[in-house]
Amino acid sequence: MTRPSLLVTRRLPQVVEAQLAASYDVALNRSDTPLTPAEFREAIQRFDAVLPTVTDKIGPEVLDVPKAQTKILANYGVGYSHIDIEQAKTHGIAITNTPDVLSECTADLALTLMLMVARRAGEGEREIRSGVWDGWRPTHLMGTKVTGKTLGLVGFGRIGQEVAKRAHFGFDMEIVVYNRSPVAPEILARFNARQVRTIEELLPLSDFVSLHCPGGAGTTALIDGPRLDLMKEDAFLINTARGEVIDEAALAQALMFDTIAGAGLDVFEREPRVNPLLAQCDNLVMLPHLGSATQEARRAMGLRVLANLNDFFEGKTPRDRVA
Ligand code: 8YV
Repeated sequence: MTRPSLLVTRRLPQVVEAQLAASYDVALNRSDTPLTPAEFREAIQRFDAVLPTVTDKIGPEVLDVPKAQTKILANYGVGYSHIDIEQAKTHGIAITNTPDVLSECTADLALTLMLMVARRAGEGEREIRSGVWDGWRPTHLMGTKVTGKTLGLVGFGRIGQEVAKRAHFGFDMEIVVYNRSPVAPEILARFNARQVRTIEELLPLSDFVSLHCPGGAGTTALIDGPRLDLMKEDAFLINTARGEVIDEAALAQALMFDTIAGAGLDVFEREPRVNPLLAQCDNLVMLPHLGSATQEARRAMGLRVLANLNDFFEGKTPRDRVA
């Protein structure tokens, strides 16, 4: 039997590429540059399966091809707001993602951002590297204590719960949750958390607000100017979800006029471009979409994609099928 053909759109950890190549007729993207829309269209006509990442924008312009060969988009990543699900369904293309295996590392990174921005770690590092540190003094780079503060979580799925675990057990934080659907009382009880009904209710209560909802049309600019105004003046906003969830222009304004204390961003509206206003804000820590960027998570994500592909081509429903 001929092996299904598979295009992998970016370089993956070596062990993952090797395992994919053992089961599929694999085309690797050795240059590791994102595919152009024209290249992606061609791929949809040529390959049985495509393994895309967040850097592939997959809408009608690439899916609407005369003779599609691709039957599955086995996404490398848990978020899939870069894929137009309705279009993919129209073309009879299945979609899978990679949940669970990156939750801990993404939660670790949310905590990294919280600590960095509250304790002014980015500013301190810039000071040393630029050679202007002139020594210890009692009032130097005083930040904000994290331990014992209130953390508001927007979205309480797998990653949100991992953040709550770290914040509650590690930093003795009080956890408040906003989630579209009701969270089971026994899950809230694990972190002594309480669920509020609206984001408007959550924001004024929180010393830190951390976003863990999906991206896409339903959450675009969820955190906009009026909602930023509801945050405390000494509160911090953290985003490891998707860039579009925050109105970046409104955030830049809030940071510049100190209507909030600071922010930590791992994701941006138009990655890899960053709103130049943000770069001017010293009370902002920015990381280049590193949420799942550990050896362990990136390997596990690849193996999860492989399991999804194997199920699909064996005629089973992949465990991570999302459409
Ligand atoms: C990935 C992510 O690095 O899983 C996600 O949704 O944002 C990151 O873990 C990225 O999506 C790779 O495609």
